[in-house]
Amino acid sequence: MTQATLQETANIPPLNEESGERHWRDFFGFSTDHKVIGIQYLVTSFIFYCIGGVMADLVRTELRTPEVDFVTPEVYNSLFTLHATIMIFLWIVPAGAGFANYLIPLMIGARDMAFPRLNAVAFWMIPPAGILLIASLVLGDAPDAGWTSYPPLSLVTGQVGEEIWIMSVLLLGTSSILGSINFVVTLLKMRVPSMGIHQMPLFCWAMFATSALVLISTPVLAGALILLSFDLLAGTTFFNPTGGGDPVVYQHMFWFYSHPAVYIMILPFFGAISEIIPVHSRKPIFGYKAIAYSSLAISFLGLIVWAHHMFTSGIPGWLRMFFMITTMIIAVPTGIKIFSWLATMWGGKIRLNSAMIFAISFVGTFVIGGISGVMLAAVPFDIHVHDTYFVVAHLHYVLFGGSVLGIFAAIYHWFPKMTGRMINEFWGKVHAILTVVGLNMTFLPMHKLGLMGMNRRIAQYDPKFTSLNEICTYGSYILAISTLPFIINAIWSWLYGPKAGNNPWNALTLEWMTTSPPAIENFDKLPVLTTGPYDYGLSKAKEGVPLDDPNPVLSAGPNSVLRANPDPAVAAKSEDSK
Ligand code: HEM
Ligand SMILES: [Cu+2]
Repeated sequence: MTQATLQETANIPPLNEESGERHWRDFFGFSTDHKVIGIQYLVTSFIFYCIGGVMADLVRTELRTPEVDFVTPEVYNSLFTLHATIMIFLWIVPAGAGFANYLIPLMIGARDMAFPRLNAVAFWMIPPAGILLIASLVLGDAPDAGWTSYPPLSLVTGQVGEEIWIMSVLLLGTSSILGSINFVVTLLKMRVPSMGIHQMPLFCWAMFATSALVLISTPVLAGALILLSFDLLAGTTFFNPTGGGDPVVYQHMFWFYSHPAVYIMILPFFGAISEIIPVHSRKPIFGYKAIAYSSLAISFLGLIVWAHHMFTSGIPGWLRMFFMITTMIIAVPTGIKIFSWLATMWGGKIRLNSAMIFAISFVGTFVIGGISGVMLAAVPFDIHVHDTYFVVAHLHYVLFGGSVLGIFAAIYHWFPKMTGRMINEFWGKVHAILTVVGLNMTFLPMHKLGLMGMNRRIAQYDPKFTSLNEICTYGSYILAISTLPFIINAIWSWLYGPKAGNNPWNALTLEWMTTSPPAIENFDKLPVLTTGPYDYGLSKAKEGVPLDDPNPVLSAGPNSVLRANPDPAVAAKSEDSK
């Protein structure tokens, strides 16, 4: 990057006079500011990540040896049940909502979300739901039927624990639905007039696709849990075979939500990666429309694959065939994203900072998870490895190797905008490298354990699995250690890091056209767009010459928010749209 170019963009006055420095107390209050709520989601979900991570390491400590010698089998069952429930409903899903809350209004030129108070209510449902779950472990009556809570097991393992699990997940599901209503209405109704859908940043497309999935599938999970509650408390037999109920119906309802849930956990970070890679490759995104529509395709297909979790539950062969084929098709829109990201990096001038190291690792490890996913979609193979560590390996490569690495890439990328400070890059890289080493050491051997026949959800196992389990356990300790430099770095940099300025990455989407952190109302004057969101030196880029060409032709776009439109008519119209 030539100094001149950076200087040119850096000197462009932000679209707000005063930055919105917040007092720390604001983050503990009932704020309706989407930026405060976004950060509340991120910090709260990160705390739950740490708690879920400690539980995972306790599980791994028990699994270091073949005998049951660390926790009792009952506690072991509760630990992995809570570990998974926390990681899914209290870390990854809320973290996605956190970034969406913070970024969507800024990216589309709005002053806030469509329903700010509803937004705050959706957030404040999360802490009590989490505290309830963790309290159940402390009080010794935790859920222990796995995060799937399949009846009839969940009807006999312990009423109180199971009911706490149901209530907590119902609260979290409601929070997710309320958040998604806000995202959809804001994206459809609050964009600046000059932003057509094909000028919308890809993160916004991904969040639209995610929210549609949440709104369609979460109510079905709520239905299943309410019926399960009746079976538990009121003696009905919807899923209880002793009274003529059918537990497989519960599985259909549970997975009708829980498979889309994996896309609810990955799509927001697909969107974030589509923002991060072009900025740090200094090249326009490859295949904007293909990436945008692949999010919608994944969203649609994600609703018609759920029974690939039930290939061994006795469903008919023709149904298995249908779900095998739909599951394999979903690899196509996912592949479109992967190859577009690679094409964007190709020939770029890559700035290998922490955000980019996490982003590139995300692509690598997610592909490993994706490939094992296609293998598991094949009925003959799945019948052999269902409920083994091959499945545990797969889900961690897509959820840890995917979502968690995506979360960290997004944190390092938008940290300057959110805090007004630069995070320390040296410790960021230490965090990234330790995380990538730790995750592969923890989860790669699990593929082999699964192929060798080691079942999941057991604390005691055949001694022939010991050496690989030892590697997994030490890997999980490295993962725990890797989080420490991040925590110290984030707190220290937030308090004392060098000032970031408005646009340290010289990025071109709207959130970078405000101060860091942005003003309370984001923009004093509403921006007007003239070109697409990623047109880095468009003409040059088309020839494959990176933006950093010393004589770049800096187009007046993208999002040429660089100049507020003096045309009172437009300004008036944008006022009306609020
Ligand atoms: C921090 C590092 C992590 C480690 C060391 C870890 C370890 C484990 C282990 C060993 C199990 C299998 C327990 C068993 O079947 O007996 C497990 C299960 C599971 N983990 Fe993780 N995990 C980690 C992070 C995550 C993350 C980020 C997610 C994301 C959502 C996640 C989701 C799950 C799920 C869904 C299960 C299945 C639980 C069940 O069978 O009910 N884990 N984890
Ligand atoms: Cu699935």
